[in-house]
Amino acid sequence: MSSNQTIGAVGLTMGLAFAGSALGAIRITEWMYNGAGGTAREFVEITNTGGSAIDLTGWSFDDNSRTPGSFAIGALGILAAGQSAIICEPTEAAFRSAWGLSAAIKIIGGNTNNLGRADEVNIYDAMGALVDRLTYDDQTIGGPRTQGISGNIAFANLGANAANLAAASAVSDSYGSYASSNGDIGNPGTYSDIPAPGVFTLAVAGGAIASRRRRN
Ligand SMILES: [Ca+2]
Ligand SMILES: [Ca+2]
Ligand SMILES: [Ca+2]
Repeated sequence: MSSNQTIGAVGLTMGLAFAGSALGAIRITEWMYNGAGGTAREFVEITNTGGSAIDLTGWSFDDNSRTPGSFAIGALGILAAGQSAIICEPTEAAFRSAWGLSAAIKIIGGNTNNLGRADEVNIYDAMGALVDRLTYDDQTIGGPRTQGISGNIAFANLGANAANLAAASAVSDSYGSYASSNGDIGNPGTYSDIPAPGVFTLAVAGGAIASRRRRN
């Protein structure tokens, strides 16, 4: 391959990477495998961390059986940039009521792929391709035990499948955690750790200026 072809390939790769981020990225941002005392109140939060809306039609969730299509989440519909949605074990109404969530928060209840203490969250797109995975087990991997207290994934660790780096929710933390009417601690339905759009813009502009200077 000539150096020009190499440069072209690098340019194409970078272009695709930017196109991917422009299309958005669904990431697992919070999870709780049980409610306080081991009750059936688990939930998973996903967030569109990209800059454009994403249609979840045909998407699905599974636990460590890793089967695309196992639990359909397509009814969540379109997630706007920065918007979160909840997949939970209680009914939508029960979950919304317990956490005091408005109708604007997207929730799909009745998930039957129940999460245990050592388990996995898998999100698949409409083609059955894995979009994000979180393998957790506080006893072997580390990280918080998310029974009655959810775990949060910081922006820098999104998509890294690093449950050991997750942070346990605490009332009034930076994620906006609070206690549900059942006494669970978490912040389902919102994700506060996405940098403001201006930060991305400055980073991209800075990179473009730097490469222009190198060429000159
Ligand atoms: Ca559970
Ligand atoms: Ca399971
Ligand atoms: Ca959250």
